[in-house]
Amino acid sequence: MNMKNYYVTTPIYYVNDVPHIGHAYTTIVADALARYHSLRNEDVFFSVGVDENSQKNVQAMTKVGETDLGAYLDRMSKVWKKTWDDLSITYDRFIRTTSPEHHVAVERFWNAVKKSGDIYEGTYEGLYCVGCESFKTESEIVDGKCTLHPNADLQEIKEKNYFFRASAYRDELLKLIDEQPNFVQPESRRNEVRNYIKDHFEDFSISREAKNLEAGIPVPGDPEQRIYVWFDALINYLTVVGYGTDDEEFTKRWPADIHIVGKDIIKFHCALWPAMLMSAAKNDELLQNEKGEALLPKSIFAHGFFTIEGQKISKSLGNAIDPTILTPKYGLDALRYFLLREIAFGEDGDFSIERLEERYKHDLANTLGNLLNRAIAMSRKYFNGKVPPSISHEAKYTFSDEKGLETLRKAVEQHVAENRFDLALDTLWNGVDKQFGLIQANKFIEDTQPFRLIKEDPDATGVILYSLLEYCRVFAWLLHPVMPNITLRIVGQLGQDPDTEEAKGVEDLLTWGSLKPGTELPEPEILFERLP
Ligand code: ME8
Repeated sequence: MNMKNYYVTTPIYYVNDVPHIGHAYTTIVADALARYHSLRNEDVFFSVGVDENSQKNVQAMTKVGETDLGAYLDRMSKVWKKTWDDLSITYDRFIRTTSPEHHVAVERFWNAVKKSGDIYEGTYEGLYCVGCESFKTESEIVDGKCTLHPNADLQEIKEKNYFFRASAYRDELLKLIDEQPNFVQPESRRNEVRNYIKDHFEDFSISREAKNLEAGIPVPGDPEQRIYVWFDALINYLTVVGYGTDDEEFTKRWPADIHIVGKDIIKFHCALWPAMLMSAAKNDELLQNEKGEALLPKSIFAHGFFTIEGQKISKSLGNAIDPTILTPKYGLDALRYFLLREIAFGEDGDFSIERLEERYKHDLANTLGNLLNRAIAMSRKYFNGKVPPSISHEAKYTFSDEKGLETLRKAVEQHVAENRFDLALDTLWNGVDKQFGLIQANKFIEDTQPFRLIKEDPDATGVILYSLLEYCRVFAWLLHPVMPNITLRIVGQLGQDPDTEEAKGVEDLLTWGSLKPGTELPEPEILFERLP
């Protein structure tokens, strides 16, 4: 059987600083998508990495008094990689844009664009912002400063550059945006991108004079010039799946299913990048489909930005939270849950420790932890330490069943298909039409009172407890992509071996009734310790 492929990417981050909670957010969303698709037996490829050929990195190095760029980049990319490892990010490859294979890919791509007649020489005169790594238009400058980086001076540049004939692709891009509603998500960003392409999408300067730069890949055939960092960075999405080095792998993986990015870099991803691909594809078969059309990423999702306790994340404010500092106290899964649940995906949001603790106590400890604990403790007490028998009985004694599960599963899957983990999690907790959610499962215990019923009707009590334990099992697998560790522990507490179960694939796992009556239930452990 042919497995479906799924290829998801994160931006490659600049290494001018250490990762903060904003970078972790993007990467955790991509990780949850990767895990979700793996659990559905898809052949997933998940790439992350660092953007190294940037003047921003050089400036940061100088600031800390270092002079060896290679050593600085080595050291900083290790910090980034280690952060993703510490956060158990299941990436398949971590790409560095100083790697030799990336240079091969960039050279190949440049030559294809050149062959298409879309690279020409010109002189650029204008203001450049190193913070953005881009030239600024008049509307982006206020009082002589870049609106996004008001603390950095703009550089006045007049030099020979190579230009990319981006404007030639304006109509094709507009057609793409109009005909493929999912290409840019969410909808509000799509309108923003459309207006940008229609009114402001001009030819791009794609090189700088080498004498003015310390970083950057040389222009093929012209060592006096270096390639513009964004032109090189976007190509990482091709390099990482073998472009220029492994045709078979590349053909299997490309195009990407989704690029997850923040709203700050949407124009580069939704306008410049597809235009670059349209141009290169004319002269590179690897980038074409059977009809000779350019293979473009299937979708780009731009999420919002968040503030910390209401303030912009910034080094000078000293509020740039290192995500690995939070995990010893709250646990990795609770942090993932909070980030994905709290912020409507696509919108701006606020990160606050108070909200994190509220959700930890209420949603996790009191609602999820408590349900599992009560269901296991009562089953052990009344049924000899085992999963009770599930005999047919009146419906009022069953919390959920095949139909209930199907309703819950469909709603969750629909939300994830739209990349809305926030809504999927809301559904898991609050249910569909106030049914089958975790909150209702807890209420079901209050309503049926198995701790009283046991005296008069042990059979009915068994049915109640079986349906709750089975519900916890199914719930764990629906939640697994967001809380990968806790959910395996839940499965373990239900007396099953998590590894054997995980290998079964989602259809088996989400079949109602697969928890066997009579399974030994180990002593329940606390999943969410009380916060100090
Ligand atoms: O732009 N809230 O790298 P970068 C949410 N190298 N997400 C945030 C955030 C915040 N406050 N701050 C940063 C670059 N991010 C280029 C990318 S890709 C070919 C090249 C996240 O280090 C968000 O994903 O400036 C944003 O798009 C990204 O970090 C910018 O990272």
